[in-house]
Amino acid sequence: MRAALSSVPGKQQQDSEFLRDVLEGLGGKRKTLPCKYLYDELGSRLFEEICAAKDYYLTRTETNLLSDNLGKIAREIGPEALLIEPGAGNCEKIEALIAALDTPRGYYPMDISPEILRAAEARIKRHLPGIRVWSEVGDFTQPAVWDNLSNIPSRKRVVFFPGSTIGNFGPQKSAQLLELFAANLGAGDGLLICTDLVKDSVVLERAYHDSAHVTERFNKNLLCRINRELDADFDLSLFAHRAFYHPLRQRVEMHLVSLQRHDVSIAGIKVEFAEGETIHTESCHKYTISGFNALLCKGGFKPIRHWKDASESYAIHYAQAI
Ligand code: AVJ
Repeated sequence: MRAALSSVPGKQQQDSEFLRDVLEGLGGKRKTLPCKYLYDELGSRLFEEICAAKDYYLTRTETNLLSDNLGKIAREIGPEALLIEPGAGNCEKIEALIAALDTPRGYYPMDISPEILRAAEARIKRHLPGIRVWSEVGDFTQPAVWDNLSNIPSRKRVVFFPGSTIGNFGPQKSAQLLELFAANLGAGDGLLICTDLVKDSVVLERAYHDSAHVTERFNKNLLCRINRELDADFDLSLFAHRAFYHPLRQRVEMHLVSLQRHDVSIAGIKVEFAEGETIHTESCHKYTISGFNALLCKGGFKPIRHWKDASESYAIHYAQAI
């Protein structure tokens, strides 16, 4: 596979980080694809459908938990805060939070999509006219995307990271991400972060193997995207969606399983699939409160308090940068 890679014409190699990542991911002994590629335009739309699906309890639970505890959360944050949201998306969740705060100082959303960010900015200005917005286009895992923060005066900075997005990062990557957050905060500044909790594996697996098959479409869209963008010939009927909870790793893994031995061609390069071989496409880590507190400490934060829903299936944590 590596040898084949070097025969790809130079232009293509430069042009396509996507192609490089796909060939690298499918070239190893265990096939994987980076989960960020699930979220193209269609994928993001399918993800919104997942959020509304009956079996996907996460979004619903988070929304209720947030609105049930807005007053307490706002008191914990205190006055004159600048809210920072990495991967803000449509900025839907932040509005209620900003509205509940005592004299908020502004909002700093970051997102890789300039269109989504512009639309969100316009909406915030309409719904919360007094709020200053500094939006930043870019990948929030890159330190440079945080640089403009140093030009914004504020008494208190608070990073808002909802959606259980931290769960997409593995044990090391999540600690590194928290360290990046902490590096852009001063001592006593805040982090409001949401996590899905360890629970019955049947409930977890149903959330990622929903009865409406939206997650299956979401997962398979990755192969459609590779076909569309990278001149590949994946046959979708030869792959099945699989999602299972791995109790030791405390994560739900999403895979695409090859149903028979066959070859796929990607930009002229042959990739072989054995029967039952899988492509690991996403990991969604689950936490216990104590496990997440330990992660917060590792990342440079002091856990202050947390809120759980009645069924203890989801949590919002508030922590302070040390
Ligand atoms: C976007 C990472 C929060 O882990 O639940 C949902 C992604 N993938 N269904 C999650 C996802 C399939 C989701 N996060």
